[in-house]
Amino acid sequence: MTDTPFRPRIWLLKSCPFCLKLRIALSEMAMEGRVEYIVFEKGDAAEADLRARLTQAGITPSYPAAEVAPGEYATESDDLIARYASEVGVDPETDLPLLRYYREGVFPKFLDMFQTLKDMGHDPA
Ligand SMILES: N[C@@H](CCC(=O)N[C@@H](CS)C(=O)NCC(=O)O)C(=O)O
Repeated sequence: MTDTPFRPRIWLLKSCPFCLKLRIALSEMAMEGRVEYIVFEKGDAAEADLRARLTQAGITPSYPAAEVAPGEYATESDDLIARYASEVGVDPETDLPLLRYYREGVFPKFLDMFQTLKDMGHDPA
């Protein structure tokens, strides 16, 4: 009998700039085949399932989120990037040019746009 290695599950809200940041980093770290992505939209069954899992684990729901070990969940995009960067032996500050390009370019614009939409009373995600 062979043990199937654990494959982290990563939940990504389609319209979430933090989720895109994590996916860019994982892709640049060539992690795509080593994790399972669950891409969801606000209000769908995958979001309800994730919220239940996080709440059960005592974690305030926030996206992105990951099952980092069987039954163990984590959120916070930068923490997740740091975790997997450490696993593959790269420094996310210096070794991931695409991540840096996103972080220094589009990402802060997205955050400005999100804030503007919130100030206008809309749900940006
Ligand atoms: N500091 C967090 C921020 C993540 C965040 O604010 N994500 C938004 C989606 S873009 C969220 O979880 N919103 C809560 C919700 O939509 O219920 C991170 O970097 O992961």
